[in-house]
Amino acid sequence: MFEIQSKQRFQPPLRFLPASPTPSPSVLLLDLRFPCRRFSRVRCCSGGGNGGSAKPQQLQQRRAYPFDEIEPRWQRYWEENRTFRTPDEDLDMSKPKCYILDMFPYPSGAGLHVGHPLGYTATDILSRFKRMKGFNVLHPMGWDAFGLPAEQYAIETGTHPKVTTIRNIDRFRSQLKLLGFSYDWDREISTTDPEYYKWTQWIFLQLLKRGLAYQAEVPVNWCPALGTVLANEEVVDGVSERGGFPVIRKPMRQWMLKITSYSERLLEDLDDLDWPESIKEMQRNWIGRSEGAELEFHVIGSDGQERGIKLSVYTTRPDTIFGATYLVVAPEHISLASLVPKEQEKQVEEYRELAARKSELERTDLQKEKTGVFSGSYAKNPATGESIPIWIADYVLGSYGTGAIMAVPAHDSRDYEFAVKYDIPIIRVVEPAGTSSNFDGPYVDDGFVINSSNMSSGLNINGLTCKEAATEVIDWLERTGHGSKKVNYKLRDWLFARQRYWGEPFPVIFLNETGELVPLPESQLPLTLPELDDFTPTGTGEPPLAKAKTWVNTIDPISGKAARRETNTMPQWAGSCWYYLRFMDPKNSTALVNKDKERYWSPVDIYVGGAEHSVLHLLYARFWHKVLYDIGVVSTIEPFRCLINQGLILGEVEYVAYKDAEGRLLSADSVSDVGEYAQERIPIEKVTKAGDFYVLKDDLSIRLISRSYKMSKSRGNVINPDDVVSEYGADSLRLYEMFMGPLRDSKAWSTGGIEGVHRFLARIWRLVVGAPLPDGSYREGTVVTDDKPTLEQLRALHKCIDKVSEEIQETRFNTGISAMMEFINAAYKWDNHPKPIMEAFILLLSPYAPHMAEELWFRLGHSSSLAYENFPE
Ligand code: ANZ
Repeated sequence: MFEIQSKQRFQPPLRFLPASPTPSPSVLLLDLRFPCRRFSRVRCCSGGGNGGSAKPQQLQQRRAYPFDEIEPRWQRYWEENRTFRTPDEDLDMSKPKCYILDMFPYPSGAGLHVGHPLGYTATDILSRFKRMKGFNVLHPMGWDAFGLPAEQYAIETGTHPKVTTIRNIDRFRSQLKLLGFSYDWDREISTTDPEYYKWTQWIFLQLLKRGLAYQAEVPVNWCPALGTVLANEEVVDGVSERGGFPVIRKPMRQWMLKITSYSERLLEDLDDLDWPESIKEMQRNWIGRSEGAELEFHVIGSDGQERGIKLSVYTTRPDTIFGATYLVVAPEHISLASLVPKEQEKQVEEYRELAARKSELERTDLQKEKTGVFSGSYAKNPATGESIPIWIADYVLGSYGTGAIMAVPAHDSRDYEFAVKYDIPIIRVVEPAGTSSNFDGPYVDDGFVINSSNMSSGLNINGLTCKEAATEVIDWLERTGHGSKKVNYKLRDWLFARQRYWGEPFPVIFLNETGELVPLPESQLPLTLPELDDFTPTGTGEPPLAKAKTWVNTIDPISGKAARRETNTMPQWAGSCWYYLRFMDPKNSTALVNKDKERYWSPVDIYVGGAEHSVLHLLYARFWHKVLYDIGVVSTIEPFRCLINQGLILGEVEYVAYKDAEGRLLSADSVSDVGEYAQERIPIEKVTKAGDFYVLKDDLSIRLISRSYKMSKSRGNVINPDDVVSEYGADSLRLYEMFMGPLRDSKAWSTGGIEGVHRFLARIWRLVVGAPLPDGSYREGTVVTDDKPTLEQLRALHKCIDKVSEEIQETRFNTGISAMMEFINAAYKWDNHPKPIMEAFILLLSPYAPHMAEELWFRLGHSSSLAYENFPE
């Protein structure tokens, strides 16, 4: 939930424009010649007519200019002329390039959301602008179409995911076309197309060849009641989303990708990227580099004898070694069994089962009460020489560091809480400069080391700063063979398998005789998904692909031996890891991408998408890119030079008043304990603004709360872009989404706002075409004149050119629109509108409102699209 401050500008609902009489359906056919592009006839609008098809009276009345005729015409024109096709073999590589990419969508059944066009309009403006600036522009669109929803739908309805996917893609494509985006549709790709996933499989084989793909037993979300493995998003609070059955973590054979081999490069190369600092920081945190030491503790049995086993721990605070009063091992630690004597086994096993039901998030939640069980063994602290207990506790994770820690309760909050609960000694070894040593609770900051010397171990770090002490301890560890300096990363290897049908099959087989893994020869790619009619889980945890018996049972093409195919499929991230490369050369059947094309187009210059992909998608894609760089497929070390995250579009602002027990409305400023009062939603017609606040129109003393929420079906605040387009036109939607505020900010939808920009477009229309004729239609051509521009007119134009160009380059589209509004306000005061001035303005407008701009351009006597005209200087 996002709260919108009441300071935001109030936009009362604007009245619709006065009704215009029903226009005559006169349609003029223009003869247009296009010198270099395929010719098509364009119907130019001279009136409000629409070729005879009757429009509902209401819509006719609302539209302030005939967008409903202009827009489909230009969309048809662009499509027929392939106006935005980026040349492929015939590309002039001496020109500069600009690769502008949207994060391609998952074509969900719900269709486009108003959030989608926000980023897409921004990239479209940039693409149109760059074309007009003389760049070769690559601006493609495709579909990230494997994934769970289509499969769940298949389970429920029996409709094959392929069918659902094609249907959804068709819907998305036509919705995008309705918005006039200048994609090169000749380059459209879908991750579900075998000709595409052939290369996803090919990359997997390269990873396998280099030891970057391997199999391991890894815990998965196993739901015994449903008999299936669940994806993380299908598990809510430890139970299955469907049915609410308990889910446990159970080890299963999985494919893993060794992204950890690239930790350091993934971290280092972030520095030079033109990305939001916050996203870089999120990636840094995700990679989680930390420096410390790994050291070994000898295990001692309850009889006090060394057991000949060593337990290795990872610590970032070697300076606190004298304060380590116990060790903790994770419940899933591999050496656990060897630590636990018979008499403790039952208790430990019970605890392990308990821990297996918790997610890592729950286990590491600082707020949750710490739990644990004594292992029955002890260890010798190498610094103090003392014997300390070894505990098993789930706040230590098996997958990080060594899966075991030395616990220092005086200086770590989790250890402190645990030690207090289980009555373990707490020894303070660091104190802040210049304070006495009485304390309650752990002291976690830096300071000076105390209580840290032992003659027999030969270590004395008393009086040193924490940093100095850490260095000293590491030296001592290395000298005495107890341990060494160690860098650790939070990043884990990537679990690269799903127990699902609708994903890329793995191009590997296992020989029946020996179980040996055999990669398929590259010549056998793509390995296509078999047809299947039953997508329900097998009940055994085996993926649904196991049901495709004739597909699963196969012959090794090399040895001729009987074999089984892998029945897991790749995760949804796979296809989106490298799609930006395929757009450079989408039809290549012999290589993932042609080397020359890759060298020309790489890297993506501007990548726009939601911040929700700032960690995983971007990290995985960067990882694959670096592997492809290492094997010579790509020429750059990073895939995306500049990244922009568009903000969220929230629902229309909602107004709420508080009510007392008698149902009387209370002013928001008089309510102190908001929990005590009921709330009443106030319709916008009853709201007005007084100073900085919203109040009731009927009673100005009642101050209201204004808030905007994420759009959701359940809240009923979802705006459908199709409705907006049919009511106001695509140009209005595009312009409005850009005018709402800075691209990167979250902002609330406002119907009043879209009406405002719609009227602005109508003002431009009337300025160039003239006022409507008495029957509501518009004259042919324009009302611009052949006069020489005055100095004042030139000044206004150049001010606008300057501002619009700068703001587009700085991706501040909203202020670019303000500059155009200023220009139009000025132009309304002029007696005449000379052609050179108005033509230049139309070119400025064209990236934002391309349909209207093209229409006016034609009316001004041009015979081809303005898409490749020079942007005014
Ligand atoms: C002793 C100590 C003393 C620690 C102290 C901290 C403070 P980062 O920065 O996240 O790398 N740790 C190590 N492995 C762990 C695991 N598998 N699960 C949970 N905790 C683990 O943190 C490293 C610190 O987190 C390590 O340093 C260890 O606790 C703990 F005053 O060791 B420390």
